[in-house]
Amino acid sequence: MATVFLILGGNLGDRYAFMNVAKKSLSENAGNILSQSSVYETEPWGFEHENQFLNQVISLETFLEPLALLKKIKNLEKNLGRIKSKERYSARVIDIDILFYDRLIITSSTLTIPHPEIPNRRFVLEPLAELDADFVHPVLGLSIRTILENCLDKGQVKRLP
Ligand code: PH2
Ligand code: MG
Ligand code: MG
Repeated sequence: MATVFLILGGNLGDRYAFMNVAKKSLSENAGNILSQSSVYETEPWGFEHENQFLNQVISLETFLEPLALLKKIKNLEKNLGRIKSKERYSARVIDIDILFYDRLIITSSTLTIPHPEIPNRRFVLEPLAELDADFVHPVLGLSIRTILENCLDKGQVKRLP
């Protein structure tokens, strides 16, 4: 069994409903959800859009190997109606990204773990710090707390009650 951190996010349609269906499907098909951050309303990062995102980080205990987990996630996104855009970043109903998989480091053409953008994204670091601020990034050798303190991204990230 492995422990993974995932970030869920979306900015189209009923954002809460998509996240809830995604979490239900993960718990039925990928493993046990161990913990969940609060839900955050966040400014679109890397592109302009009138809709804010909802983002949440969860930790999951999974029996799936990294590539099998990725495949499950891609299927789930597709089943939830995610349309692949040609743009680098675009509005979407749901996106699920693997942030960490235990303390593994993977660099392949289909999957990079840890997720390479973690240090640049406040919308990832704030919910991640809420779950495990002491987790040490296996490549950078720094805790999530320290990475967040040094994060230059000033995008708005609001924790919802
Ligand atoms: N995901 C992106 C690009 N930009 N911005 C926010 N606020 N939240 C996201 O989940 C997000 C994003 C690429 O996957
Ligand atoms: Mg993403
Ligand atoms: Mg993704």
